[in-house]
Amino acid sequence: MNAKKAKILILLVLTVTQTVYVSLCEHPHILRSAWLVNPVYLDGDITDAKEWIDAESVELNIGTNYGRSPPFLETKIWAKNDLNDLYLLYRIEFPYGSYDLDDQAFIYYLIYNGTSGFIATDKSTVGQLGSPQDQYDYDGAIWINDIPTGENNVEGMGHYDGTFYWFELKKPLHSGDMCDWLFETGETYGYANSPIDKSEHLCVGLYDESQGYNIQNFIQLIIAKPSIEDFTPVGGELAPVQKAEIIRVLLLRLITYLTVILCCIVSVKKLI
Ligand SMILES: [Ca+2]
Ligand SMILES: [Ca+2]
Ligand SMILES: [Ca+2]
Repeated sequence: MNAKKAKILILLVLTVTQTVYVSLCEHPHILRSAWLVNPVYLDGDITDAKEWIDAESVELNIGTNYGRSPPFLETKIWAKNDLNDLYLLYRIEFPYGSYDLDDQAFIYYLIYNGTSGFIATDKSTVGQLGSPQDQYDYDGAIWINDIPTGENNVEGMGHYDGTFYWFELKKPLHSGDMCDWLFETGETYGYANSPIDKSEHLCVGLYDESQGYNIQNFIQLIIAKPSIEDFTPVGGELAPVQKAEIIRVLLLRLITYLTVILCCIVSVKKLI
């Protein structure tokens, strides 16, 4: 084997190795939020056929012990965002006989400080009849309400249709009250997939009020960023902005005007 072939082989092996590594490390529950097109009416239900059609979704099983122990509940979560807010729709399959009007959906975010505490914590909870809760300052056991230090920035409602729990939740990407997450468009949040992993935790789930425990799992959330297609210019299409294009258009117009003037002069001379 000559040096060139050996070099190609090494590059091939490195490429394949990297692909396998990335695929092995990829989070199992990636939720890619979509850019919001249709508005959400927070009634805890799919209000009309268009309301959530523009969102992306992830399917996962939630359970006790961070999704590792029963009961396991088949869950689907949709997400979309605009520049200001994140919108989530939960659909959680739940046994009819265990239904409880006090069961609630939640999402929480933890950033560990490298030892036993946290740099930042934020939890959002919505009940079926509303009563959203916005919390922070988790110490590993207890959450503190944002109020009075900050504000309650959570909105949403839910209901049970006999097969599924449905919840809608709205939260600012960055409320600025110092008690909430600070999410930015285009960024990825939540890398942990195990309770002993000290990477960022982003967990979603259901609080079973009658049992007194969380049924949950880890997700990774990618916040959508706006693209040029998301902004419809007022009055029609975007005008060409490149300098060469502008000069080309001006020259075409100038030639057209000169041709018209020349034709007029020739016509007038013929008449005279
Ligand atoms: Ca709705
Ligand atoms: Ca909070
Ligand atoms: Ca807050």
